[in-house]
Amino acid sequence: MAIPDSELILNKDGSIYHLNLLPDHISDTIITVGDPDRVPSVSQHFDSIETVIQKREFVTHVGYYRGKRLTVISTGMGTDNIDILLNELDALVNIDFVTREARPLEERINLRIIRVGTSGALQADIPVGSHLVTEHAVGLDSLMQFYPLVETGLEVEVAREIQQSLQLDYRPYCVRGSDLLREQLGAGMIPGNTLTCPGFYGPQGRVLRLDLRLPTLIQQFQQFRHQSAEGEFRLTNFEMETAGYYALGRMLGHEVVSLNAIVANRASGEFATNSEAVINDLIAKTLDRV
Ligand code: R1P
Ligand code: URA
Repeated sequence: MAIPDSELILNKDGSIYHLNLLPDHISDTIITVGDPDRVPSVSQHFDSIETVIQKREFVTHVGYYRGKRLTVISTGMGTDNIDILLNELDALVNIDFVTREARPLEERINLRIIRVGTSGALQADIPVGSHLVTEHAVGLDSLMQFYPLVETGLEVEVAREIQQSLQLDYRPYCVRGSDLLREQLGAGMIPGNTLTCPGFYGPQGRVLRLDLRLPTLIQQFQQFRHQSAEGEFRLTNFEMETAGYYALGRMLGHEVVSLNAIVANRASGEFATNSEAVINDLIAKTLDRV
């Protein structure tokens, strides 16, 4: 059945509503960054750039890196933007824009999506300046209140226990990312479980002028442990997008991995004096491995 104009919104030139891209504009492997200014930090390494497109915070460069076609897109901050990013990227490859129908299962394209972002460590043993690859992501945001995400037994248990320890009125969600991409891209990085927060201050336990509803929030995050046959689960770092990527990636059938440049440590109170170098090193490492 054709998807109505109000649901699959195309611009006058046929491009998708927010990303402003046509199906030919993207490659199978997509690197994403939060900050629009970080897009040229990736594409400066390309042999050549064939496309530069911007709408709002979504800046896209498509080019070739060592002969491989790559796309880099900025997303802005938060899982609400990741909802737009993943749905529109999927539409670009898996919906026919002429008939407005989803492609049959046997024609579906699986994208490889690699988030390269900054993050704050929760635990003292994860130093500022390190690189961390996310195994499980826990979403404290509300995005999965609206989708039928299927979680494994372990994921549900972890999410329920986090709900209890934070005294939340809703259950967070928990999703393990692509094992394949984690192995390919995360070699030598610290494996971790990332907490995706719906904000940078209160939801990450930062106090400037506003007190927190739960004053021990940071300690609850730091001390959380879940024991299972797979070993001990602890939360390692904070950011604002990964759980949205992992959940939508699972539901849409795309391989997704989140690579984190650790720029702050909440146990020691440090912020990296060389945060640009930490993220640029992660960009170079990622490009080397794609
Ligand atoms: C907050 O400063 C931003 O930094 C992190 C968080 O997820 C949030 O988007 O990621 P990026 O560096 O990719 O934007
Ligand atoms: N990004 C976040 O969301 N939190 C941090 O502490 C650092 C980067």
